[in-house]
Amino acid sequence: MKRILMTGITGQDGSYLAELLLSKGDEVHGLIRRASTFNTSRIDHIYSDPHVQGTKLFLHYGDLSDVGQLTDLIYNLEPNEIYHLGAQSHVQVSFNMPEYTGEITGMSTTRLLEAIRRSGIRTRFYQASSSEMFGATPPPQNEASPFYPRSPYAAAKVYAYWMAVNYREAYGLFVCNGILFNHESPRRGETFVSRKTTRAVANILAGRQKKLYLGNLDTKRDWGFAPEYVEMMCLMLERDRPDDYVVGTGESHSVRELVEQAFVYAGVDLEWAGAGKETKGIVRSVDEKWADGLKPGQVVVEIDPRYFRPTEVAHLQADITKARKNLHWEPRTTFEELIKIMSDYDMKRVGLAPIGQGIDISSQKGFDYTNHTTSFFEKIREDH
Ligand code: NDP
Ligand code: GDR
Repeated sequence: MKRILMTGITGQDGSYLAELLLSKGDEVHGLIRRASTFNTSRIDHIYSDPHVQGTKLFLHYGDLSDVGQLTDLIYNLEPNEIYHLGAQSHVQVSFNMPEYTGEITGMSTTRLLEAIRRSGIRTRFYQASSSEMFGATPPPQNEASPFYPRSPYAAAKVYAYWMAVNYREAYGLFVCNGILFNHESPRRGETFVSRKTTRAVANILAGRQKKLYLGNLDTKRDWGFAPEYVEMMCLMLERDRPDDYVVGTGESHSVRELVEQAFVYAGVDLEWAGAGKETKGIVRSVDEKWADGLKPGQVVVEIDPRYFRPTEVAHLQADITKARKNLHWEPRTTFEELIKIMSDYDMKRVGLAPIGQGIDISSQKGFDYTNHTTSFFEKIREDH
């Protein structure tokens, strides 16, 4: 049994990673922020009162800006592995909060590495690096591609990446950078474009929302399935030597394709009209089961320039040669399958019967440790 410390446990990746590690019998300690509302909906189903014998998940209040708590946790827990997933992770928000993003997304890595170094504890450290670091570098991007960050978020991640490399080289710490390309799931934050889209399609079909407002439809991303990517984090730390790895699917698709696919899966065929800010997604045909609420000719997608970014990343596509060779990585969920999985869960969420292919796909892919649950119900935590 390993003892694990994780930041960002309440986020998308943290929740899947915690489930995976618990399924292996590890003891998981997660850092959570105090909030005035519950922020544990992604992990409520795996939480149990720490007074109960056999509990293996423990939550600790703290903040990535608070070095004291980070140092105490490392010193007192002496974790075998540390996964640093916590971050202000939204690229567009980072333009509004550049200093805060630098503080949390960048400096927190230094705080943790320095706490490890000073404590003298032997541990393995995973740094959540990002494909955003490649920014304007043309695809395909691999471990040798130059970084050209295009946002405060990406610049903060580049800083954290190099601090991780530096602590490995300067002090011999076991530190790995996972340079992960976009990965999504039914637990993805609602303001990232994949989830915003699958959620909006379900809402529109359920009569809860009229239109989906988006920004740039032409950017391309390499979108994969998050539960697969957390498995890669563990693999990196299990290797004999620390190293850095790019993780993605090797395929890229535009935001426009993402939107089309999400509507098509639900039985709605879209056509596009106009260009630039005037682009509109219009219903061309619709499955008869939605015919009462949705009619051909209806505009369901529009552009809101608020979602344009001051500098954009046009095209990310991973070259996963190294991960294939050293980690025996083969992505197993396609872009179309990912959208089906997310769409099914969003349809369930609004009380519609899901199409079902996505739920079948996710259960066939061997993710026995998760059922993608999120809970928005209150659960009283008796330890606080
Ligand atoms: P999320 O945004 O879903 O989760 C971020 C986590 O960080 C949450 O648990 C959040 O807590 C926590 N957090 C934020 N600020 C603080 C703070 N000040 N103190 C303590 N905790 C904080 O991100 P993902 O799960 O999608 O991503 C995980 C990591 O991987 C991030 O570092 C991200 O930048 C990086 N990454 C993600 C990729 C992706 O496609 N998902 C791709 C490449 C890298 P709370 O729940 O309270 O907000
Ligand atoms: P990204 O993800 O910026 O790649 O960062 P996001 O889903 O936010 O954007 C992807 C692309 O879609 C375009 N886009 C929109 N994006 C959002 N959020 N909302 C919109 O309405 C919209 N319309 C178009 C964006 O401009 C962009 O080009 C994610 C985060 O998880 C990071 O933390 C992580 O490091 C990278 O992925 C890899």
